[in-house]
Amino acid sequence: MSDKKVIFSGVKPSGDLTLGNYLGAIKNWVDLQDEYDCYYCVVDMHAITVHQEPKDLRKRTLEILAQYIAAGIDPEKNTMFIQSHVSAHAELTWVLNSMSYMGQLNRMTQFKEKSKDNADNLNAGLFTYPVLMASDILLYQADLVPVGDDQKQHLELARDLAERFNNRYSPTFVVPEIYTSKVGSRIMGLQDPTSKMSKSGDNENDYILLIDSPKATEKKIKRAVTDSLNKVRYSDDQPGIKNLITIYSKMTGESVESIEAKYEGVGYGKFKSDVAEVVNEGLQPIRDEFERLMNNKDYLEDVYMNGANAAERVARKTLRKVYKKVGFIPRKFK
Ligand code: AQP
Repeated sequence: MSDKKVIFSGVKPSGDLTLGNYLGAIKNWVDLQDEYDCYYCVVDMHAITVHQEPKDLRKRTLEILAQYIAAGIDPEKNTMFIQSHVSAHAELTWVLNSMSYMGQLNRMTQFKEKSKDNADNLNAGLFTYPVLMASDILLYQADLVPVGDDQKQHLELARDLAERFNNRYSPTFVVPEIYTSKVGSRIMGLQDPTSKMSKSGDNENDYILLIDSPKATEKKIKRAVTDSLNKVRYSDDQPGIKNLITIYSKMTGESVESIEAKYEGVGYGKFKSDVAEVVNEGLQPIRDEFERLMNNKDYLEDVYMNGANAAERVARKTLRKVYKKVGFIPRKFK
């Protein structure tokens, strides 16, 4: 057993990874992998709360795993796996569902938003999605969960459920903390900078995909909605420019103040083409490595197979404790 603190995080394969997923979550994961014992998962069970073509879901699940690795997450250092391969996630969800209050789930912003977009498929999975997310985290006794700002409310629920279980039975779960970065924890849409950039959005000009070509990336950034003030300033009155500054800052590590100073008196045209350049510079090695990995499916299979074996051992241990505490008779093996 290592003394390192534990991290759990994941992305659902409901679309290809966006720059929002990368800057809000995955880039942080890369920075954390040496210091923590990390579980990085492709959460395919979350994806089916919205209708998915089975063939596309399979393809995207593998692609996202490859993109994690291409982005710099090392399978030798981290446990990388596919959620549906470890059945304890579904099993703990049932127990936690039975301790989750409808009122609290009803208040989840993401559920309200997704309900609007999926009125014809308003399913129970969409409603209890945050409980599955709590199970993902609690199974591994995660201390820290590096996610974007949009997941704060779901993490609060995970904390509440951990505390509720610990109080009702006895200390069982670590109560996890959220980890978000100061800048870039919410990347906004390029066409609508008042809403977050989402991989399942309808307008492809609103998001940049990690696997977009350099040309497409440049085009999307050049078309990004700005304003008529013509000042490169990090201000809530200029949400489009603020978002582009955030992207520039996260891609380069340069501070917001230094970017504002550098572009004082410079027009939006030049600023946008520089943003496109830093994004392309940062993403190109990921795109190249992704291509290479997708031609090496055997390697990807090894990664997710070993990952599931390692994850399963930890998850089962937690689940056994939970089952015992709620009063289930342990199964006997002869
Ligand atoms: N725009 C964003 N800015 C910063 N972080 C973001 N994340 C998502 N969008 C942004 C973070 O990415 C991680 C994975 O998210 P997810 O796939 O589990 O679910 P999501 O938050 O619902 O992501 P999307 O892209 O918006 O997916 P769809 O469109 O399918 O709902 C999380 O850490 C999230 O915070």
